[in-house]
Amino acid sequence: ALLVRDLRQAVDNDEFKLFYQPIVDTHREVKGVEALLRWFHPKHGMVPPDRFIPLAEQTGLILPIGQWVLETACAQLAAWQQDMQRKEWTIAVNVSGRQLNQTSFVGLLRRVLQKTGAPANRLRLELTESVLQDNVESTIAKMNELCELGVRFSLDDFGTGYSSLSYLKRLPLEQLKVDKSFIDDIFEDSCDAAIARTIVALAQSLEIGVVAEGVETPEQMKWLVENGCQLFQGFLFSRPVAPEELAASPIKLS
Ligand code: G
Ligand code: G
Ligand code: MN
Ligand code: NA
Repeated sequence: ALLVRDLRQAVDNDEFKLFYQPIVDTHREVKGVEALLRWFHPKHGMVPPDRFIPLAEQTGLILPIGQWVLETACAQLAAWQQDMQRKEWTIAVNVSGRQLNQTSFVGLLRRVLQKTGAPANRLRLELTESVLQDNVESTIAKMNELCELGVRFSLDDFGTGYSSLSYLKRLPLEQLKVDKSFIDDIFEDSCDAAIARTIVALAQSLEIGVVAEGVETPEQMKWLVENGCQLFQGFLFSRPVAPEELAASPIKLS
């Protein structure tokens, strides 16, 4: 069993690593990455986030862990400023409600940006719709404060939560991410196809971007392109990989 004690020590023991999954355009050129946390437990080996993020949320350990994630992603962004091929890449970081709602979050992010020298306009914060369930007004105010630092927002797993469409126009969002569950069955389930198409059209009418997640086949990509989607993430292009394994361009399939 994974013990809270192990998780509590994991930051200090340097057991976390950020993996990065490319987000590509219609030419399969990498435009940015999503940072995905990995825990290398000394006894259990690699522990995937769905096995420890819920525990981290319950115990509040998500706060120091989340701070480590932001510091590491921002240090990576700063390092890429010296790298011609990666200078313009964005890094999207998943931020949970508990993190966003901590009173000091804006100050924390300001300090991390200053300390690392990361370009704020390359940092994306991924929020899920659940973050918007309560205290919508204060969440919007906080998002606006963060935008003033230069960071931008993506709404993750879009369509699976409870967000009211009326909030969408009030949130300072740069993009929506179409949840993988809709992409999986676009050819088998006409409902999922209709939902995926509608989310892309919704983003277009709101004049914000849209990323399709969980793209696994060339046929899915083709369908998405035909339906107006311009950014893609999924195993078709790359799994989440360690930063040293990130290729500037994923291998092209014919
Ligand atoms: O590859 P994948 O198993 O990496 O990630 C599973 C889920 O874990 C993702 O959907 C994401 O929401 C969550 N997750 C991954 N990394 C982080 C992180 O750094 N912070 C938070 N809060 N959640 C993360
Ligand atoms: O934060 P979010 O829930 O969006 O995290 C993305 C999750 O989806 C991660 O767990 C990542 O490993 C996973 N993922 C990304 N692309 C694919 C894909 O093409 N297929 C599958 N099965 N999972 C994917
Ligand atoms: Mn995400
Ligand atoms: Na998602």
